[in-house]
Amino acid sequence: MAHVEHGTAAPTGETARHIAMAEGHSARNYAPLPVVIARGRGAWVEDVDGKRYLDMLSAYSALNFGHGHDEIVAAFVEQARTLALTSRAFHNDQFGPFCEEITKLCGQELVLPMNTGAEAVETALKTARKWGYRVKGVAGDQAEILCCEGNFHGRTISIVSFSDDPQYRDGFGPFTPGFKLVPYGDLAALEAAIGPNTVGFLVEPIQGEGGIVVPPAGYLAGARELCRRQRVLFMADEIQTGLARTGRLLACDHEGVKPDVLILGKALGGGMMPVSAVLASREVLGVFSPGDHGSTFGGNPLACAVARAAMRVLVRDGLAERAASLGEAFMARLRALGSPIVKEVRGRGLLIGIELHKEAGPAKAYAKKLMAEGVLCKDTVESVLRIAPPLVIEQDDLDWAFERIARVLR
Ligand code: IF1
Repeated sequence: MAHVEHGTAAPTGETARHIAMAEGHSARNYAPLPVVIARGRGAWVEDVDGKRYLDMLSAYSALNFGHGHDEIVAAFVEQARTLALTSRAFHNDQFGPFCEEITKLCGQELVLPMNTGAEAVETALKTARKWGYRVKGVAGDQAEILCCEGNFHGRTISIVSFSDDPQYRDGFGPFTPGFKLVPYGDLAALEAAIGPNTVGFLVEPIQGEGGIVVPPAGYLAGARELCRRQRVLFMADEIQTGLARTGRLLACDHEGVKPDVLILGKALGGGMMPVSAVLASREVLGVFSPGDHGSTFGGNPLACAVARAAMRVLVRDGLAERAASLGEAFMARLRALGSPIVKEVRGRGLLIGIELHKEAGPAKAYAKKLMAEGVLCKDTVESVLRIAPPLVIEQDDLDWAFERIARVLR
């Protein structure tokens, strides 16, 4: 792959012009790396000044299929021309097949489609509460949902109500009641926290924003069993970990765990549009009646056609197996580097965190150095670099990235 020189100097040319426009006219709720991407193909992107970069972030796992996947683009274009939107006031001919295919793929009975991840999480919370009142028999407005310390589930007011990151909450109160935090990875704490009004336990099988935190072996299976015994819904947020990222279809599959409520997003949209979904049994998602909940765009034919193409590609091309083998080998190489600034390399499949020693300084500085080398990735929680390339990435490209990561970490 041809490689244009990348400097560390302040942006110039088209890059500077675009950044000035964006910064002059948009809310400053982000501080992106100074690269302005104009096109992408597979694992590679090109900026407005013609520099090429390897995308080792994949839009936080939304780009599991890479940029511009031919088959998914074809499904998108074809469906956009045919029928893009109906609202759920009418049926559409992509919705039925989508529902049948996604429930079969995930081993669940019913699906409720939404658009963004946060909307799907909100939907799961509403599901758990209604199930608690209608099925479990919890007294009105008393339902309690357990969540984990260090969680990230989105940005709505109810979701940030149970975040323990002060920045996500500061200035956004008053908050939604009915949530309680337990330490992540601690079964005894979970057991102690479950009470008669507990309706659900919401958990990321691997914490993403928390710093790519893999829980102790047996945690998910143990939590699943605790929830079963106490009649609490085990709700897995697989928005980031699901759809092959960690080397299995779902990260819960590593422990043979079937969640009561499964939440998907990101890659379900094929890297092209927001598509999310909540999946569960008839007993659970059956609590909804017409008018209880919905979304203008949820289940639209364009989204359904794109998600169907994404699921087809994922299974046919064995992307989970690919993530498992490429990821294990890449993590082994990173560990073997023996870099003095690396504290730990952890993750599963192609969801990899490189934790740096405190003395090495903030991870963001290393993300910037990697960008100068042509590798795009992102820091999380101060000291962790997040490496999560598209699952379609070629071994050659991983080798290319490894050389540069090694250079920057040495
Ligand atoms: C941003 C983080 C990742 C998620 C899980 C729900 C959502 C997310 C497990 C909400 C979203 C995104 C949001 C994005 C950055 C990214 C992120 F760093 F913020 F935490 F991936 F790790 N559950 N995660 O990871 O989905 O509503 O955004 O579709 O810039 O906030 P959404």
